[in-house]
Amino acid sequence: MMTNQLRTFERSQVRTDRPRNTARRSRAGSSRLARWAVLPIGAVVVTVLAGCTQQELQGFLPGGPDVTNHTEGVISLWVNSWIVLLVIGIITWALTIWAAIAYRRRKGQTGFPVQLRYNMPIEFFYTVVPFILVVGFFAFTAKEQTAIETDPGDPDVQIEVYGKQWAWDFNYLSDDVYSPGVQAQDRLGSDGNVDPDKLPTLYLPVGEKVQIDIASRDVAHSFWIVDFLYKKDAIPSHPNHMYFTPLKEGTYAGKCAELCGQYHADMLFQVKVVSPDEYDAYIESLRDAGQVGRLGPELDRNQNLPGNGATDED
Ligand SMILES: [Cu+2]
Repeated sequence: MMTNQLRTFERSQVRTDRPRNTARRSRAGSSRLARWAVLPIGAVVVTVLAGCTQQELQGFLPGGPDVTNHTEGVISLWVNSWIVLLVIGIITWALTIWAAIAYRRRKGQTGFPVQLRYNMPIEFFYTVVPFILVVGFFAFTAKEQTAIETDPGDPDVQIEVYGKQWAWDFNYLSDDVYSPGVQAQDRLGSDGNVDPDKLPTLYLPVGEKVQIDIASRDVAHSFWIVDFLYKKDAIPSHPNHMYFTPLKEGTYAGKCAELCGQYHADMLFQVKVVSPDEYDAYIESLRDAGQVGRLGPELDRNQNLPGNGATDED
């Protein structure tokens, strides 16, 4: 009881301690400060943005906007999300620091400062703004995801990818040829490092509509072509799909993105996006090597798994 009375007294002290015109003076001071701050801050922002590399402009994501028909959308979702979040962050940090400085304890003040409660405009503001943000992020993510996941139908090339401990098999279903993969540990160059040219390599024709069917022979893996900015799980008896059009020729690194066992790190592969002519030549080289047909579910480890399509004869 006594303490409460004391607090009430102290609060009234705090209120009376502060002359009214101090607040007005400090408000005038801060608007003058803001006017002076606009110029240097603007100059810094312009200079920094003008000096941006492509890597920085795409928020340090690997690859680039022209790697597949989906990468531009993914990059713009990523970068714009960061811009929105940084603006919100700067406003929040500025308000936090301002409140800490403007309402700091001043000489001669004791007890609690005036407590602010039930301020409807402020409570409404910090309920509605996060709600708009969450709905906005959800909507843009759903839109981008739908664009990536929708089956455009009629693929020019259909390829089946099998993850296995610890490599990848590629079945070029449209051309009825295959390429079996061996884990990176067994593919070292003379210097003892992994020789990328000896890794399992997936060939893709540039500018053509690709469908990839992703499957697993044993445990859950994840098929990830880093620069394509997309990955998808390879789950036993649950085929997944990827649809895209590679737009830029080049060699891209791929890896397993799901911890799948002791040699998970050896599940490296390469993707070579080549001209349609080079692609056809590669397919012919597989045919010439006698790699005709498909390395199908008959090689799966668990032949009793429901839905793996294996029959008694397998
Ligand atoms: Cu794996």
